[in-house]
Amino acid sequence: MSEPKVLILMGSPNDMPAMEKAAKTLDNFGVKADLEVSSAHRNPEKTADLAKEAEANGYGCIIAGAGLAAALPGVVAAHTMLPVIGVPLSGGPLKGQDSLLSIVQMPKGVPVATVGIDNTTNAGLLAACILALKYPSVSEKWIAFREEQTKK
Ligand code: RP5
Repeated sequence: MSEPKVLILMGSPNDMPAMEKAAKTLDNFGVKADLEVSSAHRNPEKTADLAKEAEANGYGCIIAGAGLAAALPGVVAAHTMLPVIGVPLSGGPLKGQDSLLSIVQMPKGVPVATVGIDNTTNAGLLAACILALKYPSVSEKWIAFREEQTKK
């Protein structure tokens, strides 16, 4: 079986510190994460190519984080059959409210699973949960993580 891995995309190099937290979360579940900067607005062709090739490149899920008028998760979802998790990032004058609405208000037909503003940890957890459906090694760790939380 292939190795469990997730593609993490972001709109700007300035998003990297936030998005690295999703990669760190995935690492706890034995899931490899590759991080790429590609803006839906500034690099539309690169973004489309990354999304189109992701499944063939062995990724089981894509996490896409962006701030301001955050088109990235929706554009990525339009170019792939993989599940896409969108992370609205704060940082702009509206503190992520703009990116939250841009990401969560996808029109019917091309869904993006949206987590809370800056909640890169939940994005990593949701990606691990999705990969747990296919990879028994991830499933084991996911179940252990959930059981551990119940004890707290
Ligand atoms: C979005 O615009 C990026 O995701 C980033 O969060 C925001 C601002 O980009 P920079 O001007 O910091 O590169 O596309």
